[in-house]
Amino acid sequence: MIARYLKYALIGIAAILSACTDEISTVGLGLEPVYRIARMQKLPLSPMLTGESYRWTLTMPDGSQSVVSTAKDYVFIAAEEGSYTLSFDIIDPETPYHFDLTVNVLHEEVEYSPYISRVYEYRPAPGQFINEMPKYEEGDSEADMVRKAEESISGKNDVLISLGGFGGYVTFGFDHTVVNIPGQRDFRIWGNCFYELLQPEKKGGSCEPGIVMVSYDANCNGLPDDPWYELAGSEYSSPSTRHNYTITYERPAPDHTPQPGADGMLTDMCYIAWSDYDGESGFMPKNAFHPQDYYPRWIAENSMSFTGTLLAPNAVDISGNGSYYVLYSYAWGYADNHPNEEADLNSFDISWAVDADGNPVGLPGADFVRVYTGVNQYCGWIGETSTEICRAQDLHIPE
Ligand SMILES: [Ca+2]
Ligand SMILES: [Ca+2]
Ligand SMILES: [Ca+2]
Repeated sequence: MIARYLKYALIGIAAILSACTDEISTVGLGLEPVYRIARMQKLPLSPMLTGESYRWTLTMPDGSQSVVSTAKDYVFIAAEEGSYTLSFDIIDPETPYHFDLTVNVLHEEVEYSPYISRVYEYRPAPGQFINEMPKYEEGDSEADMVRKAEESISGKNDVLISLGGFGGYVTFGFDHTVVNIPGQRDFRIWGNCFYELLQPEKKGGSCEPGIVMVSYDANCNGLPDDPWYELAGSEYSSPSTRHNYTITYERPAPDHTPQPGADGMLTDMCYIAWSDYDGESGFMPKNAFHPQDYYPRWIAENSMSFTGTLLAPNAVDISGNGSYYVLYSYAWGYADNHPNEEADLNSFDISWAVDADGNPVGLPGADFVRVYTGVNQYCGWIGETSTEICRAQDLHIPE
């Protein structure tokens, strides 16, 4: 009650002040008449006055005008340098208000990198390359492994990291916001996919599709604590795609006894137990080529759960005897799903972002990108399917 009274008192004072001079009114409003910011950086604007409704109108450097928000607070961002004008209107029968401000968008003082500069999270599911890519060393904490993942995929270091089985993920970002330019792909991701040579026209080989998600730092605190949105790739609406799929993997018990397969290539058929919310369960076997622990050694908990969109299995054993698996690519919209030379098929549009109901969300940009393995599949001696990545680039900044 007191807070409410204070609010009205403050509005009253601000209204009186605004009647005096423009200079005082801007103090009461909490907005400045002129701002200078670098391109691809956010400018949070939080006026202190309230009213029935609000309108932010943006005038671009070329003179074109549009209403960009009807909320009280607005976060301005622009990819291009230039002078922008914002008009803020409080629409209210008692205390209407109009305020114009100029935002001068400048080139950054220190040139941006077009590549990854930060890894925020590295949480792979178990897999045959886990504890190796990146390498776990005795005593490493989760923060150490995040740092190692960052060293691997930052800049043009181009060292592959593996995300393990379904759900395992990495979250990375850049030294600026990747702005969503309408009608254009915004960023690209590199993996280690290749097409096999027997039937190249079928675009199959080692395609291990990873789901890509984006998040905009809406609260402008620099942390990935904002809503996440999936980029809806070609399989998003396929009847064989399962949304909200949850899987749990178990760490093998210390006294676990390996059960080798008949052919000598699988050294433990019952190595990592998994179960999902649909009541299915199985094992990720261990193979002879990768003898290290598959469960992330730095994770203290003895089980790990992951939730996400599960794509249908994409592998076919074309030999019929388990000797030659082909993992076919999906059409578009996934990481590690087409060879790196296919620039377009490894490039992503932030406008593909959808909410949990599949509705487009129209994000202004992406500060955080997450990639997770999108299939739960085991292919004999070549092992479980896992997404790998080694680089990402903001396509709006030339190399
Ligand atoms: Ca775009
Ligand atoms: Ca945030
Ligand atoms: Ca791969």
